[in-house]
Amino acid sequence: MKFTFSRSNLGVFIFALMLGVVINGRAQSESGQPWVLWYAAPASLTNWTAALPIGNGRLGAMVFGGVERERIQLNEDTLWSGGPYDPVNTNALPALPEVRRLIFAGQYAGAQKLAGQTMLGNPPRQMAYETVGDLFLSFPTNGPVTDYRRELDLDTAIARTTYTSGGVKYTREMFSSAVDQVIVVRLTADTPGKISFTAGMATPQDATVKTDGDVLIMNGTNGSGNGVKGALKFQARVSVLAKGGKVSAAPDSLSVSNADSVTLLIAVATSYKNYHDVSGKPEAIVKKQIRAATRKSFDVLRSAHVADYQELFHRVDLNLGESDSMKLPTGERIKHFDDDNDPQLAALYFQFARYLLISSSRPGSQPANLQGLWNESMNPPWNSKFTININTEMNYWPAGVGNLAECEEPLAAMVQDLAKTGAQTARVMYGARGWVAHHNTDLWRATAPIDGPQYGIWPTGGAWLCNTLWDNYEFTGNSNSLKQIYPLMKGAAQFFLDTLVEEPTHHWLVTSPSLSPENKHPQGASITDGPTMDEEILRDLFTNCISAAEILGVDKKFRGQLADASARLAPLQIGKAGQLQEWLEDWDMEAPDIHHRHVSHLYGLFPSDQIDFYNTPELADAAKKSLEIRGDESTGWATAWRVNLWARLHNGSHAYKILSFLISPQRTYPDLFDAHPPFQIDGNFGGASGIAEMLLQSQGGEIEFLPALPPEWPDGSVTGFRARGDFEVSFEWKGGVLTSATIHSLAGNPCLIHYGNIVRTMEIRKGETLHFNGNLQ
Ligand code: FUC
Repeated sequence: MKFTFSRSNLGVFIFALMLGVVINGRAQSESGQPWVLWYAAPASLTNWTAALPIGNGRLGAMVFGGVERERIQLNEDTLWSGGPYDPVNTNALPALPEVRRLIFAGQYAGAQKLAGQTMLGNPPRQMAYETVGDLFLSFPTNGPVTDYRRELDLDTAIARTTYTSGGVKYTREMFSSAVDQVIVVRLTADTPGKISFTAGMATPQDATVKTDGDVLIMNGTNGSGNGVKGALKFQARVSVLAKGGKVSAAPDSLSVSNADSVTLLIAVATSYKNYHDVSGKPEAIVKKQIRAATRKSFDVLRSAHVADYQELFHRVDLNLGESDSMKLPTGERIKHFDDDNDPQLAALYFQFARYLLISSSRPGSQPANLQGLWNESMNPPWNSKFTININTEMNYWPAGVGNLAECEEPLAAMVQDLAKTGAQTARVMYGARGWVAHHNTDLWRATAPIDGPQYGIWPTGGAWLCNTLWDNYEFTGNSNSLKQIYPLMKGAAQFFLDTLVEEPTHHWLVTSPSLSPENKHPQGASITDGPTMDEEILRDLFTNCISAAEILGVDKKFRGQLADASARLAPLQIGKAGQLQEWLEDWDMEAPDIHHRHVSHLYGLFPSDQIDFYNTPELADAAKKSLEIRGDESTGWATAWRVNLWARLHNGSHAYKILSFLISPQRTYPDLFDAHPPFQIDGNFGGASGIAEMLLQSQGGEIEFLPALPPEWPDGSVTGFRARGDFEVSFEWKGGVLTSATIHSLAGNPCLIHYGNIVRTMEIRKGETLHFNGNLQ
């Protein structure tokens, strides 16, 4: 059996496909639609980033597509190590004045040392997201395999494997249903009685596997982490429904012989109810889910899943141009994206991110973590946590423009929790009102600093999350959501009203102690006061809070306090190299790592709009200088951030150049997962956001078409992007020039529309749709 795909047979392969595929005007992949990832060979069972992800927000799997042995690696998004814990450190508050004094005295290393001794959480690390384990299906060998193909169909959210063996064509379909909360695996063959396999389970968890009739059951408890005892129970339950043939049970495996077709229903649940309650009953939950799904036919399960998924996925369409390259297997396309002849791969990358968001973040689920929903390990990189000094926020960058506002609900729900746990951290560790979260959090909503003072002493994570929720509100204008998020924003702002201090030189109000995420300054430490990013995040937070309170007609006095504090924040400063300063002092050029992956000070350019190409050209130039100094190529998410930043600078060619690096084998695995490396999902989401920023921007009360269109995408179209102010926007361009646009207003907000040199005020009523030509007439 040989599945390799070499460059030498590429030409023959393309030719064969061109003969075999009927093209209806628009080039299509073999399955007849453009949104497919496909491969001519199974993923090796140990090459996890070649397998394909499915998920319903909560319950996920990686599908390997093996012929003799299928591996279905399972995840449930509440299976983390540890149990409810509060890492608050009572030593922090007494030490805080001295830490601040040392910072103001320029004794940064001493301040960092003292903060490390007194301000880290207890324990100084958080818990890890863990795998459930694997379901293995072992098939008898039936001779040589031909016509092998595995694919992930983004249009239906179904992973499919097909091949022919012993004269029989076999098909496997798998999906994770948000409607029925089970993973459904369907095995069929074109000849009756040909399906035989053994199903077993394996896991690194403390768990046992048994059978009960036609059901395979894994019962387990989660791992402990950093001294926090595992407090979760979980059950994975696999029901085998065979048509024809026979199912027989061994103590820990089930064998199917000579069936016509088989449906497997997989349910997984843990005892997690919320961050302080682990009294759930996993067995009762999964039994109920399996029972309900068993009453439905496969076709009913499948069509409910597809309808539910497509309601979200079909809102947006994107055409960046097409070429014969799109008929190649996806892994091959990644190797050749920078040949500039595969614009559709960028569109596929964009839609894959929307697929990932729909599959890893749905109302009621946990937010997308560092690996979204998918993780094969008990000890994944960075624990696969919620890192909130960029990564979690980046996960949600495409939610607004990608018309998936609902997928942000889990983030808002997590911030609701953090506002409670973070209130304890604010009170005990800082003596402050409101709430605070530092650079990471986990399933248990821990909010204290972790990992080391050079990473963890950064109090602005919760504030940035609040700004992310506000941005989502700007896209949807949903007043119910505003009522829910305003108290969170208010609490975050209150913390800073109580903890900002006046720095001695300019008397600006600054955070202290803090740091510019993970970047060391030239004074031998990271810790400092008033890093640019903090001042930018707080300027947004205070401004957003004032706007929210005005809309809701509340808290007039508080609004005044915020306005006063906002006016006293440190301004953005331009340093001696013409760069935007990362710190209060002009230290950038002397910093030990001037190519550092984080570009925290450029938060003001993206995701914020404090630095704007049109309104603040000097600051935009300084941001550009900072980007040039930092360099283009970095880790996955850091590369993706740079795409967005160059798009905000209206430089489509440069944004495209960086995108070409992101969508290359150095930063993209065969299954299109982002390589940090190792795998981290934020680059997928940040990259998608960057692609959208090149085509449409809607910050600052105007909708701008094609602000950073690269020459590589001369013709194309967008349907269903969302713009801030609650608009749905569709448009087309030819020869690099806008030819038409359609704007549908969902709220009747006023807006400017902008293309090239044309800026117009748009009068539009709620529910109205306006059509424009390329001159916005
Ligand atoms: C931040 C980044 C790292 C990594 C980690 C999860 O600490 O600096 O690159 O992404 O989060």
